[in-house]
Amino acid sequence: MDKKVNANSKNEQLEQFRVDDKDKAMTTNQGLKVSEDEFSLKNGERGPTLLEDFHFREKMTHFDHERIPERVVHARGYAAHGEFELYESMQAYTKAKFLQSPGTKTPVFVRFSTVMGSRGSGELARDARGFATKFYTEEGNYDLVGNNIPVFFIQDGIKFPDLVHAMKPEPHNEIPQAATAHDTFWDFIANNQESAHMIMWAMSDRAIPRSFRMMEGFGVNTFRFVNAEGKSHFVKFHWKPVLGVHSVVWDEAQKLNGKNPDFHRQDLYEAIAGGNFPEFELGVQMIEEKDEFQFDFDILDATKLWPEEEVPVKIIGKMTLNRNVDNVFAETEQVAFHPGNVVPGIDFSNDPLLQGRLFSYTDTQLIRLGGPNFHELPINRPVCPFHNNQRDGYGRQTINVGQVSYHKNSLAGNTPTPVSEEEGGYVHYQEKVDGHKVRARSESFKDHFSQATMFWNSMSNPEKLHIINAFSFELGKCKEKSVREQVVEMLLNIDVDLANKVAKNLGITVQATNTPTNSKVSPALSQLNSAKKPDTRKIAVLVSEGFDGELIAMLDALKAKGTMIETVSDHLGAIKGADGTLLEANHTFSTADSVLFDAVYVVSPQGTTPTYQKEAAYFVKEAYAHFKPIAASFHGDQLLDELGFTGQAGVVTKETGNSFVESFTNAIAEHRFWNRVV
Ligand code: HDE
Repeated sequence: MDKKVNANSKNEQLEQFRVDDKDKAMTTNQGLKVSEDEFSLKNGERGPTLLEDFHFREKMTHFDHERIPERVVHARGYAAHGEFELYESMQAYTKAKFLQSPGTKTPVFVRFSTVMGSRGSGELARDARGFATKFYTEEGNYDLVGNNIPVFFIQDGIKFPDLVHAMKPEPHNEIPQAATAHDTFWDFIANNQESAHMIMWAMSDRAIPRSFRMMEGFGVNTFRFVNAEGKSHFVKFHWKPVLGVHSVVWDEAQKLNGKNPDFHRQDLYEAIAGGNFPEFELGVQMIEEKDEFQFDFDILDATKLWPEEEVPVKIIGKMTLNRNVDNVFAETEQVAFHPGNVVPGIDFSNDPLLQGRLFSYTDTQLIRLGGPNFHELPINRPVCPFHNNQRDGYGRQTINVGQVSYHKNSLAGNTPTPVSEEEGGYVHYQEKVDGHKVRARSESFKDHFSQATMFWNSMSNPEKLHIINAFSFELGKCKEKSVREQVVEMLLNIDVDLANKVAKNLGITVQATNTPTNSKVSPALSQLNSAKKPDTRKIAVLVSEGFDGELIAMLDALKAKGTMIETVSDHLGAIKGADGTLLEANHTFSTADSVLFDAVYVVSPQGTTPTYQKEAAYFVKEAYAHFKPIAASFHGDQLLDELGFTGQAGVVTKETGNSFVESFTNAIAEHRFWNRVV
């Protein structure tokens, strides 16, 4: 039965698989009611357990087999359901049905991830983030399997195993977890200089996002759009977060990994549960076939981006994530993405990295999900019907009826039948290809540094400083001096000032033999030019007994601006204000920490306990050092005066009423105050 797709259709399909065990009698997997689940069947109360205890055997066997291999990369991830709505028809460029009529809604499932770490690793690793989207379209699943960085380390898929071996924990001691700050990674970088552009992004603030909700997403590889007339455009895909692109600072990231290694998933989960649905606009950059060679980079090279100022990003729709998963294993862990899952109107380019990916995903999923039938798992099923002659294999769920499972046949009227392009059959773009079989890299792929320099040129001063510090940290953790030296030599090809500053921090001297000359700048690359909003930003309100009752109205006014308020005090439970008003403390200083918040609001009155004063001062000092907005009112400004913070950038004091709320929420929208004296 053919089903018209709408944004609920995937939810309806999943509904059939949801099981609620609440209030039910316990049974075995065979449906037999169980009378006892605490004591195994024994020969006498103190005797040995009997083999005939089928309930014990079943329970233990299932438990023994609960784990599946984690993803070889992108093991740690978190996902949500949502919908994508098209703003304008893309008919002129692609015949993909979900991109034809404005207003069309397509169900989606998105999984965000880190790349390097194991499934249990901290989420604030310096790393690229995966941003994989499955669109359940009426023509089949379309997967846009992207990252939050628009370029990649390597140009050819054959090098991926080497890259990943170098970045994972070193094999002789399995150290360090989820970190690139070690010799093998940097040895790889220095000896595979096509990574120069990507490593600039990886050392930038992009690699330590504030939230999955505040990251861009990029398809990275070059794909094709093909319209109904067969005309093709090269295309790159972008996700633009409505909340803007924002990051934490490195010291904060390291502390967050200890204070809350689930920081990103919790942020996503709570935002969706609280109705603050994350939104991302979908953008496309398109290049006509005739313009393939009009750029100073090869458009098939995945270590290059297409500067937005040269190839504008056309915004074509919006994705809203509006439902958390019911079960992380069944959905987030079992979902299988593949850049080769396309629909008519979307096709591949000859980008050699993409070609490598097209092989790898199914191959790895065969072992991870235990056989060839993972497309039947609820989360992976398309919402349209699927019919072919594939049969059997581990865990097969469909019961294909009839005697025929081959093509061509006469016994079933030669069905299932391939259909023509007009009837929706996928036809590969008929690109003319002419060449010799060679193991070689195109000359046009050999400039590794111009765009790395452009990225550096496009950074603001604070962003540049963060990059210098990141290189200095990472290389400082390397044990081999030769590795440090090789990387700094490499940096000389990107920017001499950058190389010199890193060299100085590492105690190395380097000699520039040539000076990079690219003066191109792409303002779109700086996060400072991104959207700024106070929405969903978390404010820690440091409050103690005796607070001013007017605080409640102030907190309501801050909430009305879209911020999230959480109170921190020296004890949990009710805090009593001077006029008897009660306020619930959500955290104590031992369960909360400034790194878990975007801003701090101090309202403590005179005469609070010494412990409160000490803890509050520590909290505020750390937030200040991380350049966060800090505010005080009622009697809280006394603490900021004592710390010498009053009057500094992003510190709001002495204001009252609306003016205070305005200044504080503007400061929160600003995110960080890099010009602050720390
Ligand atoms: Fe992947 N990648 N990748 N990758 N990738 C995987 O597939 C691979 C690359 C990306 O949330 C694996 O099912 C090769 C670029 C994401 O489930 C594996 C190459 C980009 C995810 C694989 C690349 C990505 C993966 C591991 C170079 C950004 C997680 C588990 C030729 C556009 C998807 C799996 C999820 C996962 C291979 C490069 C994104 C091994 C060979 C570039 C977001 O198949």
